[in-house]
Amino acid sequence: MYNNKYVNEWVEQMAALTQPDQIVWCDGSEEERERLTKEAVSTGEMIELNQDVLPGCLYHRTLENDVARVEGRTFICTERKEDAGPTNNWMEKAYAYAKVGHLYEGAMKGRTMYVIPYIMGPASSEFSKVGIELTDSIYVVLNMRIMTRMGKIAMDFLGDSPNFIKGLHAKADVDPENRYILHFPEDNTIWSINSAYGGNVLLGKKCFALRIASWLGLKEGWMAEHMLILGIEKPDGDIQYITAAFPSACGKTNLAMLIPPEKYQKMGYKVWTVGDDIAWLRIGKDGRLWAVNPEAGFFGVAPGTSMKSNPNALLTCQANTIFTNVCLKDDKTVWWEGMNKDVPEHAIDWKGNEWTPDLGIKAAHPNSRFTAPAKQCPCVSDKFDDPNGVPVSAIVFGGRRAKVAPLVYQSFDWEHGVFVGATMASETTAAATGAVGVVRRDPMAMLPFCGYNMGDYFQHWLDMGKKIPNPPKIFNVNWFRTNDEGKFIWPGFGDNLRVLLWILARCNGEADAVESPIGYLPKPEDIDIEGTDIDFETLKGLLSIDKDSWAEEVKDQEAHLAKFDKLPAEITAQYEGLKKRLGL
Ligand code: GTP
Ligand code: SPV
Ligand code: MN
Repeated sequence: MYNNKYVNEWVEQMAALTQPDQIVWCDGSEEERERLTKEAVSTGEMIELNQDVLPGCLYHRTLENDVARVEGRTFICTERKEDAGPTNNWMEKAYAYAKVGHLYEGAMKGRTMYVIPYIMGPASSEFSKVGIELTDSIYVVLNMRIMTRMGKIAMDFLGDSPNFIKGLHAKADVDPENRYILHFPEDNTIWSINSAYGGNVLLGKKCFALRIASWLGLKEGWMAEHMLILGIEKPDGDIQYITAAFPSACGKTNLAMLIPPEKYQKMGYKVWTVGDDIAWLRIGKDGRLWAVNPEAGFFGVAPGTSMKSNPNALLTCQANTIFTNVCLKDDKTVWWEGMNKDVPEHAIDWKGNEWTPDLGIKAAHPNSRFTAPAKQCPCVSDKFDDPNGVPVSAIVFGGRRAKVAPLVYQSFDWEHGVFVGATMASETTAAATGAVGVVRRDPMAMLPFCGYNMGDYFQHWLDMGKKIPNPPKIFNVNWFRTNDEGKFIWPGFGDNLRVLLWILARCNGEADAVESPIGYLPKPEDIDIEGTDIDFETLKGLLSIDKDSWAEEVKDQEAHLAKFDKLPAEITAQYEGLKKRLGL
């Protein structure tokens, strides 16, 4: 037990509700990691991987019905429905406590309750915040250990303050029919039950650092965003930072760790990773926007991660990593589709079944993931632990669009940039349950993660823009345009640096642009394609705007905007402006 009376009282109450056999207070020590690992391995909850090849690494499978976030069962529980808004699932607060509280009754009987204190943000930062997660899953404890600054360090940070986010997670029967991910922003509380998968149960991540934090940001004048943070070092040693919001499984981890094309490496360009999923943004004393990554690890998509696509990610997860729902090879190492050409002749797939290539099914689940300490990343930024984070030069929005959206364009100004973010669209991925490949509008990649009314969220963006004396410039990118054969046209990955360099050049007043109805487009000659396999005509195509597709796009945007009940007038005006510029 720690000596914060607010924590102790609450743990006592939750224990009275869930009735665990015992309570273990986590301290974050190495001894604790070893003890819990041993226990999880002995019960079969986790499998120890080949320690010669993957030291400190563990393997875990979740149930077949529990492999992604469940947006349909994720709720914002406030007193008034309008505070959650029409795009969030809402449950009345008292009703939610009663209904789901019932499911927690005795849910930890025969189990151990682990108390996990953790900090979101560097321990040295006045902006960091403490959460405490109660869980009956060792898998969760070991993941939180990697994803956050966890244990005694968090209790020291908290001191005798009552200001912590209360998270209660119980695996219960992992029953999808009784699965609930509930957020009570008015009470700093998160309840998760009947799941054991990532974003549903690692409560510091999406539940706290985005849904609860976005609410806190609204009240306190800052922003919590689904954004990567990266630094680009020029040959002269100067580093500029970019944040980018792409929906789940649309390339944040990859962009955050990109390796410059050979030509640029030779010139001395380097990329540094500050974060791959979440950014907390505040106005700095210098009048710029500053970004902190509240997390300490990466919970990254495994399939497609290779020495070719993202060597830094692969190198990060060679030790002290937890692999979830990937393929387990006979030599107790791991594999996934797109890792390399060494397809195992025999293995155990993510469902725990014997697997051979001729079965024609995937060995790893498309949303299988690695949990790895950020500090192990070869390109981790030396600002990773900086209490103030890094100053942001550009904010980039983007998604998967087979057509319509050009490779890159710049918004006319902040307000127009907010409109570009608010109408962002992307084809859905395996990161959430449901159909894959369907175009969905996902404003700022936050539709599933905003803890309050999206109309108020857009207004908050507009208000922040007015308050930042020297705001970042706002851009939109699309790496995913396809040709008639359905193949990606733009090479992507490391070559995305070519686009980022244009973005920075624009921020620095070093590049021209062509004004178009949707924003500023690059002059094709300003995007360097030397050393890629695309030619100038293809590049021109990637930067083109098709009038008919945009007429359709605008129609779809109108239907999208009609879904919000508190849409700021500025957004409607931006929409009208776009229509007019397109001659519609
Ligand atoms: P979350 O962790 O779910 O928030 O996802 P993320 O945005 O970090 O996605 P991630 O970087 O893991 O990318 C997911 C998928 O996008 C992988 O299959 C990648 O191979 C693919 N991808 C990433 N960058 C590119 C790119 O530049 N071009 C193409 N074609 N695919 C990409
Ligand atoms: C995402 O889905 O955007 C993720 C993975 O980053 S999860 O933690 O499951 O939300
Ligand atoms: Mn994410």
